[in-house]
Amino acid sequence: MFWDKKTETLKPADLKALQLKRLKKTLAQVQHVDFYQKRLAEAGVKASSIKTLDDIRKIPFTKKQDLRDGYPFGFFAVPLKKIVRIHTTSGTTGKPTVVGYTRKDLDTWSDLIARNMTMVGITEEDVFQNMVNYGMFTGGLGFHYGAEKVGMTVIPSATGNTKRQIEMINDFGVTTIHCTPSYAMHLSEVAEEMGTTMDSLKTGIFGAEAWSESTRKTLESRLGVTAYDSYGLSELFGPGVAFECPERDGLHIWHDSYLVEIIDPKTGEQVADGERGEMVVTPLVKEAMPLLRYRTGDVTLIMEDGCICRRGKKIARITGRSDDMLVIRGINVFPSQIEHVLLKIPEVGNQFMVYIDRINHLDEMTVDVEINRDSFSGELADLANLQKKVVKELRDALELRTTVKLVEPGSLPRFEGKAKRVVDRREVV
Ligand code: DLL
Repeated sequence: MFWDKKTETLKPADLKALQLKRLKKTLAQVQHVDFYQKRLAEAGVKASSIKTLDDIRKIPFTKKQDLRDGYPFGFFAVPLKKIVRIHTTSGTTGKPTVVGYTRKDLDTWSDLIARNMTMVGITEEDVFQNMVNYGMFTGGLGFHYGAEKVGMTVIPSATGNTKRQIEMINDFGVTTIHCTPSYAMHLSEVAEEMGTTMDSLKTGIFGAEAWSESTRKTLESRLGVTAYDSYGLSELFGPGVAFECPERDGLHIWHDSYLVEIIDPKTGEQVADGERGEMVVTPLVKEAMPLLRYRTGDVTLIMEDGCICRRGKKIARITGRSDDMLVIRGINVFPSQIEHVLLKIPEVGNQFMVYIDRINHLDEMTVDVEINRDSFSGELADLANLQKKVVKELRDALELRTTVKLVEPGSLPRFEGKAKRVVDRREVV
């Protein structure tokens, strides 16, 4: 099913022509931003420099730090009176990044979300519970207006009070839920504790953080949904940038609206399709806050083949962030790899925390892992073999020795929004 069939299935040549036209328009639009005026002049890039899409390589990257330096409104290309909404996104340090939207931007954004939902068969017949933060986070209002545009019955439940969330799902016959995968896991645990099932559910839209194929399987069996991965970032409107189709093998990115490159984060050079690297995106349809070659920090690849649904090339599930990658004793580790290993071991639950310390100049990684309720006799001492097994599986997958502590079911923190499972306690030198 298509929301905007013509645009979603453009032939490659037509798509390229549209992208080039929109890139040129974006280049004109950024001239209203002092930062870009200066940056482009320094790089010697003029409107006439961009004749083909490949010429994009002449344009310097924009980094999150640039946006921070422009706090609060330095990247707005329209007067404030034209900005009808502001969101922010926070990083690990410093001031938040501010993003602004014109009325047209909000319309474009909700259309992109409507495309996603329609792609997986969601219609106005569906009842939608939006279990994410409705504040400055783009996931709440972003999905809310997209779902209303589709005509769904929208329940803006936001986060918190999980029991009440479950009651509403059952009382209102909710068919579609949206939340982070971590919250979905918590929801399933609480439903189990309440001794209830949520039989009306059909579709789960999960995103805003990295999750694995094993998490998908677990969520699908525990919640009775088909689970779809949803990707986006505030700087590119928010959610709605890429989404899985029913094939659930990679995410469709809306190429008419986002020009995608994958680069080697160290050299800044583009890599070939099929090769993993950092995704760099030039949004082509933003009015209030146009950006050029924005470094998302997210690690993925462009899949070589198209898709039977005719929506063009997909990106692979995000493995992590180039800046979230942990370097432990010289070995690169993504938190998603740890999750992937743990979910394959039936006796451990789906909750874990990772702590990194530097002891006697050596990095040490400790993983606290919750035991599955069914495998827990009440005595942690009974679990020496299981502990050894987890250590071995992690070592095999990461090529790294870790300390594993098994902990009681329900004892680790639960997250309503994005999970923060890694605590790096090493001193920054
Ligand atoms: O997380 C927007 C969003 C809301 C996406 C709801 C999907 C659903 P930010 O708070 O700006 O925006 O965070 C963006 O989150 O650069 C990724 O690192 C990460 N991220 C988002 N979706 C995924 C995903 C929203 N599906 C940052 N898989 C991005 C992995 C994701 N990481």
